[in-house]
Amino acid sequence: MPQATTRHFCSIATEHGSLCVSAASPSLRLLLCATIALVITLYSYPTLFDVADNNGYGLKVFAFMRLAGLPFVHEHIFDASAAPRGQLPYIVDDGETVGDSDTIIAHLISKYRLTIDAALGPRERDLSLL
Ligand SMILES: N[C@@H](CCC(=O)N[C@@H](CS)C(=O)NCC(=O)O)C(=O)O
Repeated sequence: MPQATTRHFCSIATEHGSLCVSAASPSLRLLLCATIALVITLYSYPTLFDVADNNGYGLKVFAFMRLAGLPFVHEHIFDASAAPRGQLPYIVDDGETVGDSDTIIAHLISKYRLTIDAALGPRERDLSLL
């Protein structure tokens, strides 16, 4: 059985691809990312076989943010104790903590006026399974 591993770096997703910030401690990684003015951090499970998150809910938020072109820091964790609902994923967006994948996506659409899903009709929206 393959084991998920926690990495000692975080990836910053941008519309041009991923940038890795490598530092031994989580606080130093976040400091480095804050220094380059990134405001959104996604906290979700570790990667597995190069998949960005080994949990479907976290992967959904990761994919949404990548497709929407939002820059963010991706922190891979197992401990959900700091999460608003005790579950992963959650985000910290400019100091505001938001949990639950659907709530996160609704928050991002509203705050950043994202139009990525604007053309979807009721049929496409009903296909959402997670
Ligand atoms: N409704 C939540 C479900 C998230 C969820 O169920 N997360 C689980 C993992 S699949 C979790 O974090 N459980 C607590 C834990 O693993 O400590 C969402 O859409 O984000």
